[in-house]
Amino acid sequence: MKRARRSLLVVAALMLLALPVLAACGGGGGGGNEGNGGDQAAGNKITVTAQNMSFDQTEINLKKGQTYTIELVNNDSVQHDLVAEQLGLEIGLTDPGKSTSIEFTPQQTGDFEFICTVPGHSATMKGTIHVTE
Ligand SMILES: [Cu+2]
Repeated sequence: MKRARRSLLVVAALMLLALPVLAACGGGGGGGNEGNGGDQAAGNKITVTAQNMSFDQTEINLKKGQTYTIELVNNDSVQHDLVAEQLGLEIGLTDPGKSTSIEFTPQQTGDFEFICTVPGHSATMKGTIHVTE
């Protein structure tokens, strides 16, 4: 009787130990594939959100020759764009509640001002992109 009870306990303990491992393996495997793709994209992805007539990022650091996905998310109630003219970066007019993504590879180093070119907006909607080697 005692021996049987102990066996049950051992089995129960093993199951408890095995459950999190199984769960972790299953979850990790499924999420892993998506995660890898997401991580790679996230590494070179810059998201700038426009809200309350300003950009949430005013300092953006990029590496020359590296390709980025730059996304402008417009959480405001009017259209915005994002332009760094000297750098050749232009994210076109984006409607409220929408976002626009572009691929961009800086070809020169330096500090470049970016603004929203909608008349009157650049008073508050501006920042600097730093491009380094
Ligand atoms: Cu604007």
